[in-house]
Amino acid sequence: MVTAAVVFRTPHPRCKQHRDRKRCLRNILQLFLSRHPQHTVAGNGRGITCSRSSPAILNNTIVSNGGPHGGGVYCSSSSPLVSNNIIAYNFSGLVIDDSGGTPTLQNNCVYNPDGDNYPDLVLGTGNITSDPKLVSSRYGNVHLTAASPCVNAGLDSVVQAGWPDIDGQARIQGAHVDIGSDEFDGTAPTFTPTIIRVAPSGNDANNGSTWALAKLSVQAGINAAAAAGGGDVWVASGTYSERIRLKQWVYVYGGFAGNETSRDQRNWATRACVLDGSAGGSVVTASWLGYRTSELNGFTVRHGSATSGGGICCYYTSPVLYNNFITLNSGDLWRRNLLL
Ligand SMILES: [Ca+2]
Ligand SMILES: [Ca+2]
Repeated sequence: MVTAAVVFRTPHPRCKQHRDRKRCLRNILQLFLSRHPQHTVAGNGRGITCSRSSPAILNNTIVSNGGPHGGGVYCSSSSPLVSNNIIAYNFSGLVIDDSGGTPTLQNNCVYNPDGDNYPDLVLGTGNITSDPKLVSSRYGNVHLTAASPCVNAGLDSVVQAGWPDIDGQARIQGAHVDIGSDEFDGTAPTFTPTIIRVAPSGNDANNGSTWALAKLSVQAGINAAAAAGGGDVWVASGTYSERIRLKQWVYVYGGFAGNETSRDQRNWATRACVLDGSAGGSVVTASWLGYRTSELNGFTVRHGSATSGGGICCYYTSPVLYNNFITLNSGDLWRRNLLL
């Protein structure tokens, strides 16, 4: 995955030698993407920012980004060409501010599962707002499935000869080019999420692949799942004296006895999993992640102490917080337990 945001500002130093600044920016974007073969912008503070710039943003999948304005794409005083992109599961989607410029939006898929995060957006020809039906939007596998509305829904005229998709496969396949970074070739890859176990008897040197090889700390479990490209963290009951940071495409579940083989066997109500912050800051921090692409489920969150969000602090991100007991935290009068 791309690990740095794409930011356009004028003047860009590489544009000084070019009269055609718009073409120059287009080349820089294409150069940037060519170095990152998945063509997927994810997990950044902000996906793409266009400030007084007008790049061509073509056939990208822009998912799970956080940011104050346009976690996916933000345009200010810019007139970019935005075509054939999937822009989904970002904190604030796609924002065109009112400072001028006229972006051209055509044949994109813009989607968040349960909210309107594309304020004042006027969609043009061929744009869709339905679920892109990726192989696993939950865990960041952005390949298309046969049921995806993005298949054959792109605009062929923006595709240039020799552009491969994220798999190195040729475009255009089927009736038309697909929306996003993947061209569907008729088969969707199989995908099984990683599961990392954590238990009070564990050891962070273990890999977490079984209960016998459980890790000791919740954060080590989260880090291992994130390093695997996303997954679930199963946490056995006990008290964990640590403050944790959530990561995108990682879902953390408490309430296990330490011998389960499926997630629905846990009981978070009777097997307490306690995260104890020891008054050293926010117990749980989630920042600059995407929209519903991380989760904390079935924990007691206690003894946090922070100016903002002693228990849980969410900053430009939209995780799922479910079945948690958040108590005995301190902070500002209105920020003791949750800052959202
Ligand atoms: Ca196609
Ligand atoms: Ca493909």
